[in-house]
Amino acid sequence: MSRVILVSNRVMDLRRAAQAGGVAVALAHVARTRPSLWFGWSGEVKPAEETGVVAQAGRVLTVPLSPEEHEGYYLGYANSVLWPVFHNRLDVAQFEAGYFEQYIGVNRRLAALLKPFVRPDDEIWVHDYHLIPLAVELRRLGVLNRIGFYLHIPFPPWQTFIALPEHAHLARCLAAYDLVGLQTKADVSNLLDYLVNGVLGNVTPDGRIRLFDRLLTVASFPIGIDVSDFTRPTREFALVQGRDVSRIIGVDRLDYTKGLPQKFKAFGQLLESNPQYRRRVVLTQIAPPTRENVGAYADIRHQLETLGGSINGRFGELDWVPIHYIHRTAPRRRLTAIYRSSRMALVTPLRDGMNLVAKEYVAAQDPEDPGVLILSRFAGAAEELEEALIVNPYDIYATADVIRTALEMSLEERRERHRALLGVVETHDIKAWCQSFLAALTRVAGADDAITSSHPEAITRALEKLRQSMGAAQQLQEPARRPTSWSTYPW
Ligand code: GDG
Repeated sequence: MSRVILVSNRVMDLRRAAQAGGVAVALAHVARTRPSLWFGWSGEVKPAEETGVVAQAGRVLTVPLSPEEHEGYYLGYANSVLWPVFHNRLDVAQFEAGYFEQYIGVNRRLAALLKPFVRPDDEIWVHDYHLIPLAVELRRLGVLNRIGFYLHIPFPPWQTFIALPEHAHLARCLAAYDLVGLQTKADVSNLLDYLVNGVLGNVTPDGRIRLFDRLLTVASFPIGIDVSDFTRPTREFALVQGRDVSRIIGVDRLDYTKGLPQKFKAFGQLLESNPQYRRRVVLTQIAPPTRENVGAYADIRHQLETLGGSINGRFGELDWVPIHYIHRTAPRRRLTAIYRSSRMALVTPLRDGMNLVAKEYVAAQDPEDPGVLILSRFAGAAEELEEALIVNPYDIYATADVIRTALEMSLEERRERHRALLGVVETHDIKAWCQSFLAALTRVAGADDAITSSHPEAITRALEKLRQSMGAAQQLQEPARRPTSWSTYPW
């Protein structure tokens, strides 16, 4: 088994229990179960002259950022430009001068610091939107290894993506990878639409994309969880405010993509239109703080706290508070018991790459008396978890009705739905995700065969068009050429 070098914005201390955040939790599993190195930002901000040293703790390598890099690369381009644009929120994106240069600069610096650790037979697996340019920077330094990229967040519709002033640069960066993995077929479809319409990529007859002189494979690899983390018996956890009170649980980083105000409003609407449920149900929302230095996050916190206060003020009683809002990280060892003792989970993001909480909730249920999962159609997980109650989180009234349906669902229906959901969660677990991505990376890089197992509709459509235009076939079947030098690109 070749060694895999994982590269992600944040790394995790492998000796400690998992912290909040989907990417780190998933990669810790990969790092623990394969020969690996894990390289990323230490989370520290230090004076520029102290940022050139890599700290090594076992298999984990970290580097600090300088204050300018933290501002322009992390808070700036990654979290105030790419995060909102990829989540379809052009309205909150901050296109500030200098951000992109810092973004490229940090990726260049990280590539140079990583290169001495790379052995010729390593596979390199780069994660998420912070690090899109890493492969091109490694290539410029002469790294010829297989390099794969996985995007944990959604890829937006192509006309949203071309609003990014630097979109074509990012496309060139993507072309330096051998394999690009996305969460869902819908994301693959969006990326292909962009590559074909936005930067004139061509779909080849075997389903790969010819882009800037490279052949790129794009496929979906839906991320999963380690199911055993959520099925181990834990001490029951009494959170209810009375014996006959059912708990609805929400666990989401306090992010504007997670649909928290809409969730609170739907719950308030349930109480408004169904007085019989007052005193009988509580919404427990665990919302750990995240990226608090970015302006849009302060806004969402303020909005949520105002809304929670007003719903509690309107419906609350001396012995019953409808919304139980916790703006702190809950210990991971308690999550199983919290999920298991909740009658339903409300997972209602406005946009989400996958959403692991939905899968964790399913895994933690008692199969004999399971709770109900209410899931946004805009979470990547909705592509797989079809037996959840799927809602449009913008439709407050309909979501309130679905909450009532879930509260009234028969035991038999709950069991049936749960059985189907658990089957999916167990089949597409974290191990399957990791194995399928790395196996695909081994197959596609430098080889002539493409992944044929995952042709989404966009590729099929493009291939159909291709077959119809026979004139172009000759040209499209030319072998791929690697550019003679990566320094021919203008950055
Ligand atoms: C990104 C994409 C994609 C949350 N609160 C607490 C806590 N968590 C844990 C959950 C879960 C993880 O953090 C959150 O994962 P999500 O998938 O829900 O969301 P993101 O952090 O936005 O992750 C997402 C994911 O990457 C993986 O590819 O699914 O779409 O946005 O594991 O349990 N854990 C603890 N306390 C908390 O308060 N201990």
